[in-house]
Amino acid sequence: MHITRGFTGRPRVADPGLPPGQYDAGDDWPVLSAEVTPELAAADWTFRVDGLVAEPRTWDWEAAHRLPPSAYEGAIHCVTSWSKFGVRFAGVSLDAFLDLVRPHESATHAVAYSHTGYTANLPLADLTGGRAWIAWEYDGQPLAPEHGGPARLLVPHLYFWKSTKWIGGLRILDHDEPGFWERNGYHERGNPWEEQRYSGD
Ligand SMILES: Nc1nc2c(c(=O)[nH]1)N[C@H]1C(S)=C(S)[C@@H](COP(=O)(O)O)O[C@H]1N2
Ligand SMILES: [Mo]
Repeated sequence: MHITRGFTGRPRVADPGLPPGQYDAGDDWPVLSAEVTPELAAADWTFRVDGLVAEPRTWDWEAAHRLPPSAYEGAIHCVTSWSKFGVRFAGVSLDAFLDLVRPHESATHAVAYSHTGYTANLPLADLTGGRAWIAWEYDGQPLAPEHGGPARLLVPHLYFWKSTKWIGGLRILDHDEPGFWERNGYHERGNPWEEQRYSGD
């Protein structure tokens, strides 16, 4: 009788933690910046939330640190196709800031802006519910300037371009308004699990 050999390799099972089209960058953490890293001291850092809110407000470093601490441990996914696992950020949940400014019923989106001028748009729903942070620590250390220190936005369930470094504030809107990369062809939402890389994906 004729014996057909089966496949010898193990079946290829997609890593459940790796979104489609991404690879695991391991220990590397590439720096991706459209701007020169600013000289922004923690003492000069501020974070403002305004627009369609009941009480627009600005926090300085100390005021922000008086809010309840919150951490994220998990993965981040860059649209250039690297993902990084086991990252540990600490800061404050965006919910803590938004609860204090109280967005109007009509609010649907936000534009996050950097102290350097970079912007990224996000649905408000992606910034609430414990899924977004203002982060100032990485791996128990102050966040490095090239990675957005003193503080950056962290929205790890979306592609990393949304996670605005040197975060300066959020403008709360009742419509979507494209940010820096979104005006240059990137997707308005950027969900890595649906490969929303470019406008129209
Ligand atoms: N202010 C600012 N924030 C930014 C960017 C930028 O150019 N400027 N680049 C974005 C992009 S495209 C990515 S992938 C991540 C990169 O963060 P990292 O340099 O810490 O890896 O920051 C995002 N936030
Ligand atoms: Mo990116």
